[in-house]
Amino acid sequence: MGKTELLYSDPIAAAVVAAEEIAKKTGIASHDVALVMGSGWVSAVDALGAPVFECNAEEIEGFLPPAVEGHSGKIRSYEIDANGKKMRALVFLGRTHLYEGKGIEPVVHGVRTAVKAGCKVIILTNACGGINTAYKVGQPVLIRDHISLTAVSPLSGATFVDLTDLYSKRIREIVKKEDSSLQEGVYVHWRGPTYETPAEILMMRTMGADLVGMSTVPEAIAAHALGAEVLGISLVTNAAAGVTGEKLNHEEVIAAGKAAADRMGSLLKGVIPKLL
Ligand code: 8IG
Repeated sequence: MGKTELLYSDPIAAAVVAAEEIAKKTGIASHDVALVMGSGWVSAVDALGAPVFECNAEEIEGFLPPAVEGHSGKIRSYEIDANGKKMRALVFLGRTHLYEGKGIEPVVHGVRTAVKAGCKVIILTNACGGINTAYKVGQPVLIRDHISLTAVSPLSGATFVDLTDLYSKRIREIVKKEDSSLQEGVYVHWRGPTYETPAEILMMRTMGADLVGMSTVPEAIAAHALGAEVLGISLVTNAAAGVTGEKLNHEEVIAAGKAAADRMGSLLKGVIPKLL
């Protein structure tokens, strides 16, 4: 079990401590970009080459041990060549979710740590259910906007943050240049751990949602509130409840992620050097 007292009493201070620990352990004073790898995305990072550093997340201030299969709970540092310039990527393999019941602070601790470690761009990846019937299993979709159905914010107090350009249009354009077949969609954040009922999926579709999952939204808000630019990419790993009549299972999610890992990996590798 990691140390979490500071995380709950002063989450920003905990992120500063965590960032200092990462700088010390890696010997890298500042990172440029962070990637949070969700279910099924973990092997996509192989495209970035060999990490220059890896540790278990719970060795760093405020990080909890992993709770879900496919989320290995590692923090890595990669050196990436950006046209002769050196870029530093901080990679989180796995994340903490709201459905784990530990509250919102551990959910956003990774991205806050990344911003305090210097990251100007945060790439959030996830596996999700497809609400939009045009989506196929194994298809990546850029998050254009979101709908939060959890009633939980990572922010409190009179911090009225504008979310108009939460999922950076600038970065979405860069990614679409890299892969012009990519579509954009609206992601709904559902607390879980249950999947939706078919009636709830109908409600979401009626609200204008295309994708549904149990992550990403609090992290995007927390990163944006600290001044970072956010890219969100969802991998559709199942049709949402009631869309096909099939039941949902976690194995299907892991298998679809594995099958798409190469495509996701080369997309990330192509995009990262163009971000800064
Ligand atoms: I993977 O169908 C994955 N995560 N809420 N609904 C929700 N989360 C998901 C789903 C889904 N598929």
